[in-house]
Amino acid sequence: MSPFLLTRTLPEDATDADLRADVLHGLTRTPKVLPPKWFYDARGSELFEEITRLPEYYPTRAEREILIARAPEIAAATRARTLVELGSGSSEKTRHLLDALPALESYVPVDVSESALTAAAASLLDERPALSVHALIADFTRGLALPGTPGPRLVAFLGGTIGNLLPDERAVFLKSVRSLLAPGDALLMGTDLVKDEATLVAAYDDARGVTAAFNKNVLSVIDRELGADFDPDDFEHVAVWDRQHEWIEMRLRARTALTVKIPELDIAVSFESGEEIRTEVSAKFRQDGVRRELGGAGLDLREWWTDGAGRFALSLAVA
Ligand code: AVJ
Repeated sequence: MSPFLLTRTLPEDATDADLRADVLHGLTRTPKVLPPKWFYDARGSELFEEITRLPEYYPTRAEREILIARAPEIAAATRARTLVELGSGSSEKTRHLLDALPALESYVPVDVSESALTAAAASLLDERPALSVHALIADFTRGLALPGTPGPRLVAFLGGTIGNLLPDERAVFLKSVRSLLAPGDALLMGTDLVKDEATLVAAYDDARGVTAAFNKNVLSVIDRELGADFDPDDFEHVAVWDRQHEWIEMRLRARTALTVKIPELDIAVSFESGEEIRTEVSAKFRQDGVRRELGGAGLDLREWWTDGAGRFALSLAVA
């Protein structure tokens, strides 16, 4: 049996304190905002998995296509002995990388969700019994300390999740990733690309309403965790393309004027009819912008790979 270690760098109650602070700040300001990380309770994570299989949601399939095509080049370029995966979730995509990295000894999945980490690690260890897995329960936007696994290290940040950060947050995050890399280490990052508005909006407003349910799930999380009385049916799912910022925004729009009580915060939050909460920004990128943002953090873009249709890119960068 190979080792499986689980390290918690977040205090057990950190999530709770963060949620309270985010909801208090986000819902008492104008315009109202909630950070997207609160989508992902067990139900939200299931809904996200369902989104990745929707015909309209191309990013997962496009990234998988690139990973499968380029895994041998990634392996040859990095010779990684440790793979660190930020926001690993179900670790499904990682399999293609793991399979292609013959020198790999150690896998370090990092996620805020303990259940996702233990489930993913269990199934991986089944397939790769020689791999040592050191899972980290951590919020990768808050600075990271990695276990002392063998180099070279490949840090993977897949799925386009970097797009959920605002530009100044991305700059801070990329600098913290840069600080993890020793000479010879590399960053592999997935970014969704700017494309026509209809394709983008459909990916975030699917015909079956799965994304709408995913978006509204954040209200159920607040109801359960903070005793609030949000009725998700009082809100409409909205996805808009912001062409100035080149990002998709998901919002929840109040169908009528209403007031929601949040007993655990001792507040009541009023909405005007039509008032919106911004629940997610999902930025779309161009090669120049990715190169510039990486460069600003001291990272050098070495490879840029897209899927055949040019919808999504994987970047390989070194310190
Ligand atoms: C998991 C952040 C990559 O922004 O496309 C999917 C989340 N939101 N549908 C994305 C999401 C709505 C997704 N990421």
